[in-house]
Amino acid sequence: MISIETTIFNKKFSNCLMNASGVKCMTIEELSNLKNSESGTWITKSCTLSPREGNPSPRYVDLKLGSINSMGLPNLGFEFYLDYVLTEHEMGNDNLFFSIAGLTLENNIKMLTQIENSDFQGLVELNLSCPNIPGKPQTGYDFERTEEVLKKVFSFYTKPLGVKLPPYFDMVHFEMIAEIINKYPIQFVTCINSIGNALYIEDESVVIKPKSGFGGLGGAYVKPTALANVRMFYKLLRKNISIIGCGGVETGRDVFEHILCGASMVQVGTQLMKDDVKIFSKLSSDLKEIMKSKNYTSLSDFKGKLKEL
Ligand code: RRO
Repeated sequence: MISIETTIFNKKFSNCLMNASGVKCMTIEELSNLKNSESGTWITKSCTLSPREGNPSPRYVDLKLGSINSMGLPNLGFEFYLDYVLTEHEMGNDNLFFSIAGLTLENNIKMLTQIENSDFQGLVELNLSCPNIPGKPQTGYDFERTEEVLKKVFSFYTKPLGVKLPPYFDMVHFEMIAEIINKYPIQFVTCINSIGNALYIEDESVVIKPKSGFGGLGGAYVKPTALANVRMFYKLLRKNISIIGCGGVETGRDVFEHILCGASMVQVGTQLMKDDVKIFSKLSSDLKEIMKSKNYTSLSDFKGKLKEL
């Protein structure tokens, strides 16, 4: 028997696949489709204290090798997603991920205070890396600010929490951010968010409307960057911090590579947009096929065991 079960914090998941926050997880209908799919779990759309329409359209475009988006955090507001995860809790599901992305530190604190005081027993993914809000820098690229956020959060928050990071590209930056994260009781790190502020051109024109066409890049374009981030954080973070890999997952081979680099769970974004939730059964069976061909029976047989020359 080949198992692709995994553990994050003290939670067991029968399958190591889930959606990336933002993809097919904004409405009840989309969340129900994820629930009924063959993913191991799912995460809600990053939310803000108040509902948001997001940026003007076109704001998401499929590209030959991925996608570009400038959604601008459209979401139904914190109360909606808190109600949703609490309803799931009442039905006995405490394995959900709840993504929050306050527009200010104060708003993140307000949302986390309510979660702390609620019956929510799942995992919070604090998004420190949205690239698409005009005038708002990505927190994860400001090391002092990141430390300030974590210090404030962990001054009162006691439930399991992880952070969603932007991609890093410099060895010293990896070390700097890892040093900060290692100081706090963080349970997992999700890497990477889209590569921010890319520019895609067709027929002498940009392809998305917001921010003069600049937007977050996802899909095959970003896989090598995603794998580098998963690998570096696997090496640099405390061993009890799990890595959730995200970026460029189209095939079972891509899932396999994320795990080989050190991921305990793998998120699917662009390809989930393209194929909808049926992608999860395909990725699971393809991953099991690869494992079978290598005589691996569980993820621990190869997780983090990337060979070096
Ligand atoms: O909503 C978005 O524009 C968005 C978010 Br919050 C994010 O974290 N990453 C992304 O590519 N788009």
